[in-house]
Formats: sequence, structure tokens, C-alpha cells
Amino acid sequence: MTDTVNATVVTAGDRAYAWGALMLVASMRRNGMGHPVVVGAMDWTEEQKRRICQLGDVTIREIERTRQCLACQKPRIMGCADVKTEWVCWVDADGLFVGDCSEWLWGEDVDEVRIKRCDPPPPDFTPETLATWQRDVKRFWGQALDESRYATRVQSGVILLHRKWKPFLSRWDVQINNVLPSDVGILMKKGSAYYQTDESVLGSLLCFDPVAPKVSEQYKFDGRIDRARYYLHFGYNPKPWQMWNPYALRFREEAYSTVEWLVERGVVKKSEVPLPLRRKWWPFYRCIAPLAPWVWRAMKLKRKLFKA
Ligand SMILES: [Mn+2]
Repeated sequence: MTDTVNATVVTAGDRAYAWGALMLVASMRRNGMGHPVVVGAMDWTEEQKRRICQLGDVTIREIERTRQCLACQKPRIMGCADVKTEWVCWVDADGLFVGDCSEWLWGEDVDEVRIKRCDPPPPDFTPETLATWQRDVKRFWGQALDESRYATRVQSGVILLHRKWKPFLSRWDVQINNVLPSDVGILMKKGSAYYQTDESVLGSLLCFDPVAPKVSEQYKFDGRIDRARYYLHFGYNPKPWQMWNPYALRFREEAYSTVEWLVERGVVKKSEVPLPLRRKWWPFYRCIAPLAPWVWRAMKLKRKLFKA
């Protein structure tokens, strides 16, 4: 194993994402991926930290409470001193590795970033967005390319980068804090050039920053090379540890078996598993999945009302 590990996996979440992060790291360990893990944890309970550390080689990095979406801290956590390997790989805490993905975590070209391109280009990738990106990159860094390098933007759920790009990570960090409000949520207003927050800012740099890493031709984490080895993403909200949404239903087997692995190893007790992650409750949660978008709206409203 040691000579197949030269990357650190980095993820983060607030208390509501602790189950996601736990399942993510469990999916690595049960598939033989022994990579060191750094977890940015905002406001986690001692119990939540203890559980994930039991999976071995996990470093908890406390994150100060903030109203800004945690994804905006990706560049800071990826560039932190706890990452000691040649390569660093950001992975969103709302997904799992299926199979042993060690080979995809082995960087090939130090000048490249391995990240998924949106195909087709998303609706927010407009000429107006590009003009704003170019203007802002030029405004803050003194120079910008005349034309975008790419005809689409990227998705930042998985980002594999060599450590030589630390200065690029700090430019991304500075740019996030320059162009996004300090209390930005998961998304900006529709029509904004930075609709996808951290992801849009990264897109602006990859498209226009003259000294940005190149986006690799192949992403690899989507199972196109090997259908048995990929990263699955529990898209949309709520997340499976809260309630199953219609999109995520397809991943139930991977989720249940990961949780059962955690229970078998004594990392969590059966009684501590959230109901949606218990096989017994599947008929119920499958049945109410169509209500997920409304439940999510209600959860967001509740948060707004009580935290404002
Ligand atoms: Mn996600």
C-alpha cells in the first residue's frame, strides 16, 4: 500500500455533514485506500470527531464558525500544513468511493489539475459570465488571457492537484474573498457570474489566469475508465443521512453497505445510525422521496428564521 499512496484526501463539513464525511472515509478504508485524510470540521461534537479518527490516519482541522458556505474554504484546507504528501485531493463529503480508486489518486502530470469539466457547458457559462471573470482576474492579478482557455467550466467535487500549486490555491482563496460576499450560501443569485460560488471562482482562474494549472484531458473519477472504480456524488438535497431524494435513491446499496461496514467494525452502534441509512427504513424513505425538495425548502427556511 505505502508505495501507492502519495496523495492526501481532504474534505470538510459542518456538523450536518459529519455523517457524510464518516461514510466517505469509511468507503476509502473498506476499499483498501489507506491515504492520509484531513477533515475540516466546523462545530463537530467530540463523538463525531472520535468516530472518524477511528478509521486511522485522519487529522481533524477545526474550522472557525462562519456563515460563509464551507466550500469556500476548499483552497485553504487543501493548502494547509497538515497535507504532507506530493499530491492533494479535495473530495466533497457528500459522496463515496466505489472500489479501490488509488490509481486515480496517483497524479501523472504535475502541471495539471484533475477535475471534472461540465459537459455540456452549464447555463451560467455565458459570454457575460466570461467577461466578468476576465475583468476580475485582471483586476486582482494584473493580467488575464484575452480568451478563455476552455469552452466550459469545471465542477469542484473532486480536485487533484500537485503541491507545487500552493500559490495558485492562495490566489483562489483571495479571489473567493474578493468577489463573493462573506456570508454567501451554497449558491449565488441566478444570473450572477459567480452562481456556483467557489466553483465559479475556480473556473474564472482556470479560464483566464495565465499561470493556472491545465485541466487534464481525463477526469477518471467518473467510472469512464473502469466502471467498478469511481466516486459517486449524492447530488441534490437533502442528503441521504437526512432523507433520500429521488436522484440519490440509485446509490442506496453503496450507502447501506458502507454504513453496515461501520457498524460491523464497531465504529458506530446500530442505534446511532440515522433512520434513512438503515435498510429496514428503505420502503418508507423511498416512498417519501418525492417530498424531498419541499422538505429541503422547509429546512432552509427554518435555518434562516432561527439563525438570522
Ligand atoms: Mn456535493
